[in-house]
Amino acid sequence: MTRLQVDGVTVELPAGATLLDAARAAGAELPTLCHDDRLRPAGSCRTCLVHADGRTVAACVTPAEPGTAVDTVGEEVRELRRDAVALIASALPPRALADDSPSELAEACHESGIDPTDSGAAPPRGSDESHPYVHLDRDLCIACGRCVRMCADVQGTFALTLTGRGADTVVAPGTGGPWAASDCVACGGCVDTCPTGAITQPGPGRGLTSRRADPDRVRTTCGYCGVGCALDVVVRDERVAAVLPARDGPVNRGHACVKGRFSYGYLTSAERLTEPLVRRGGVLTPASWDEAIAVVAEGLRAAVGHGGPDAVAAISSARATNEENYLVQKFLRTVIGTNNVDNCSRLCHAPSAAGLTASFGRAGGTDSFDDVETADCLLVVGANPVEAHPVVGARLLQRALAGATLVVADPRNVGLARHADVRLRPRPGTNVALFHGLAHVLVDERLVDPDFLRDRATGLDELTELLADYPPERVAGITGVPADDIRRAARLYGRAERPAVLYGLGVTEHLHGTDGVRTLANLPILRGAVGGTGHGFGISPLRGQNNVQGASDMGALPDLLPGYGHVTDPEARDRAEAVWGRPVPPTPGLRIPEMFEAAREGRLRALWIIGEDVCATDPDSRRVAEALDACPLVVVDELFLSGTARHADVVLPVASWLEKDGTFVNFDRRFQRVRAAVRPPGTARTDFEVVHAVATATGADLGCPTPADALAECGRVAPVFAGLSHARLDREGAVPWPCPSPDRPGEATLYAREFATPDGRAHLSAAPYLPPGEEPDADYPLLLVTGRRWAHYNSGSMTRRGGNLLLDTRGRLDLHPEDAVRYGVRDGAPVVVDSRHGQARLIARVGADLAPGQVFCAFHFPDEGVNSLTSEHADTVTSCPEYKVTAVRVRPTASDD
Ligand SMILES: Nc1nc2c(c(=O)[nH]1)N[C@H]1C(S)=C(S)[C@@H](COP(=O)(O)OP(=O)(O)OC[C@H]3O[C@@H](n4cnc5c(=O)[nH]c(N)nc54)[C@H](O)[C@@H]3O)O[C@H]1N2
Ligand SMILES: Nc1nc2c(c(=O)[nH]1)N[C@H]1C(S)=C(S)[C@@H](COP(=O)(O)OP(=O)(O)OC[C@H]3O[C@@H](n4cnc5c(=O)[nH]c(N)nc54)[C@H](O)[C@@H]3O)O[C@H]1N2
Ligand SMILES: [Mo]
Repeated sequence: MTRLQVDGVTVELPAGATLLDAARAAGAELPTLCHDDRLRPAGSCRTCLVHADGRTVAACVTPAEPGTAVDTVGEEVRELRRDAVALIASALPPRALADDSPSELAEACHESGIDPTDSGAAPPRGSDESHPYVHLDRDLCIACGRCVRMCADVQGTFALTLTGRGADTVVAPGTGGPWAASDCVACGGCVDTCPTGAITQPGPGRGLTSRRADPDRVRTTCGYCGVGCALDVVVRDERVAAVLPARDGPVNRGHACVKGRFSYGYLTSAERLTEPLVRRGGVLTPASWDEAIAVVAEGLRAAVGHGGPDAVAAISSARATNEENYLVQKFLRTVIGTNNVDNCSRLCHAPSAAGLTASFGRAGGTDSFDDVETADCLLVVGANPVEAHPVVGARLLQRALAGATLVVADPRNVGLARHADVRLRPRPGTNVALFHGLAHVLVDERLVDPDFLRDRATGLDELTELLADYPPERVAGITGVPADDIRRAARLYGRAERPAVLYGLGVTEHLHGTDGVRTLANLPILRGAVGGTGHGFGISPLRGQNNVQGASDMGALPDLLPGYGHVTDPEARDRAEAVWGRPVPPTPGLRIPEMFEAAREGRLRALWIIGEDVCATDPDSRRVAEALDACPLVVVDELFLSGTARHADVVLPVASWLEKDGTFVNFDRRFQRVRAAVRPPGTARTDFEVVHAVATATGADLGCPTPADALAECGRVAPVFAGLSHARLDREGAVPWPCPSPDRPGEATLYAREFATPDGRAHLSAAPYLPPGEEPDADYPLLLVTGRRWAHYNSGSMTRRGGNLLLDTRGRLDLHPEDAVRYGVRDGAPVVVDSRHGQARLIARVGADLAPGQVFCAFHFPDEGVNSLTSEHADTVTSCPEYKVTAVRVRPTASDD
């Protein structure tokens, strides 16, 4: 600790603190126009001058030395600061200092008594309003560089630069040209840091930033991806005016991405559903809630009467809260009497849950993401966090820029790959061979931890025997990755002190996705880099939806109860039955693809789909639509009349994440609160209320009237959640599970003493490489990989209804220039893509981000038909679809053909 005097007050500060920290600790407020706590200090604007032992210094860049006497209030130093502020303000037009301007500069002027009329008028430099979310008023730019540093040092996009000389210096996109055409990915970092209002968000949120905590702001957790960014919502006239990144957000730390920060236009879309719809005479017709719920209850009764409880199924939502998911599975299990409940984890990271449970004992990542900050080698596999988890992607990139070695394994040249020390580009579907190749080198070169393997792992002999078949040269033949690159990557991982593995759907969405997870998990086991050994971070899936971890934790799964007790385990059932007072069916229910199959075969007679657009996002979508049409009752809870809702018999309008209360669990197992900022439109209700209403109409009472009650009850069913409550989360912000006790912290790092497997050990997997389900042939010569783009989210139902549509207007098919020539396709021209299952229409984008023979597209524009292409091949263990490998052919087309 450093002790020093500020204006006669003694303050104590941790090592590394600056005089600015000291001044703040003493309660002094200094203007800091070039400074932002999220950035390294620049010391260029001179507005934070103080006297330190008589010398005049910029507080933000001056280290706090023990014993220094700091003066912030003396007349002379105040005058110096005032002059610095006045000089900056004098170059700006009067509107910069308007009374209602919330900018830091205006505030500094008001505080030091600088009169707005003092400011001179330089010749106007104009504005750039080309971008939907980020507007630039050049005349307010003071060239402090905060935006440029935010874009480089926090976001890592390097989209901005300062151009011009002297007083003419101004921020500009590095690409020249308009902002909308730049590399900007609209994380909002520049908007949030700008001290003058030069860079703002247009509309009612103009000028609002996260700088001042404001009690009127509603703290919540982002409802898009699984990163779990803490956000502060500003509401004006009952509408969302801005969503600001919380500086104390445990994962995002004052950062956000285009989705959480700006993509709330969907809230007020004219297409939002505002009243229930019931199919009458073949047509979806507005109905009252009472009528609609009565139709649902009657349909459920008829289904059970006809085919028993197992004729009913529900797809619960990873977009919805824990409490909603808890209630859905409780309704299915205790009121209907079936385990037919699943969630979109099935389409996503079910192989992670299965694989990590088999390897280590629990269905989540092994460590807290914060530990990545101390990792010295990052192995990022089959994940594109720069686009799909931008806040995590930014933190990984900054870690790599700060010196951690980076290995990226992805068939495509994804964002992080551009900064990688070694890039591995395996042919899609060949991960298991690649991971064995890496493991082979680790074992061969003795880059393993023999003590750990002896004391805490099993399966080494079997694996070693198998690895003899996977020397790098043979693996190169299977994967297309050069043998030397496999060696280099293995050595970087093998020799690091604290290596980390992070992975995504490029590992799971395969015919052998669970084998992929398990054989990837072999690497940290071989290294002893898991289990709280201090030698590494272990392994974490970058889970997808805001609450896919939570939906599964809550037991919205056909084989698992809340907290992962197995439905076949009498002890787990007893525990749940004791709380619920009702029997729990002892046989696993249907998985999502099995539900569709059962519907097509007439065995499933009622399907309740809560927030999943299965017709757009499940594979082989024509077959999905057939299943819905064959099912006598399809109920859909939705925000919009999605493709799936169009096939429903009853559509119930519901609230979205900004409109409801509860909790989500993020990708590194943190529970965080979700709070309603605005009211849902029309008569829309929360999924929580809807489940209660349906239960009541069937004559049942589910108990737990509030979300807080539901989480509390869940803690009684599942000991791993017993220490969690809304009240605790309100106090502490984020708490990871396992969390068995209210007076102890949750376990961020798992397995410090032993693994949670039956024998307490980590289990190596000796699964051999097996080829993918689809292979190219003469008719379908190209291999299609599907995945994500940064501006849209899954079915696009929310991101297409707002400014994001201007950032990314259509679905594109990426293909290599050689393939473009071979198939006669021009960049920017429309193409037809055919697979053995269906057809899609996209716009070609020719570039070298993929190897020849491979093409890539996203699935964010359902009308384009991408998921009619994908097949019903699925992970042999968990039924997760093989979205990453489909054989296709491509041909040019006239756009109206
Ligand atoms: N902007 C945006 N963000 C999102 C989403 C979104 O739709 N849009 N969706 C959210 C959801 S639900 C999820 S699950 C996550 C997904 O996040 P990610 O898992 O990062 O997403 P994907 O782009 O589907 O796939 C990741 C990568 O896998 C690679 N890949 C494909 N096949 C293979 C293979 O055989 N081996 C290897 N090593 N790599 C392969 C692909 O090239 C791709 O770059 O993102 C979440 N965040
Ligand atoms: N080709 C291809 N297809 C894929 C993938 C891929 O990589 N390639 N990835 C798969 C993956 S990982 C996933 S997770 C799935 C995602 O697929 P989905 O879960 O279907 O996609 P979303 O668009 O996230 O959300 C579905 C619907 O939920 C609604 N919604 C949003 N919030 C709420 C809420 O609070 N309550 C209710 N009731 N509804 C709400 C939205 O309006 C939307 O229509 O897609 C899968 N599909
Ligand atoms: Mo997902």
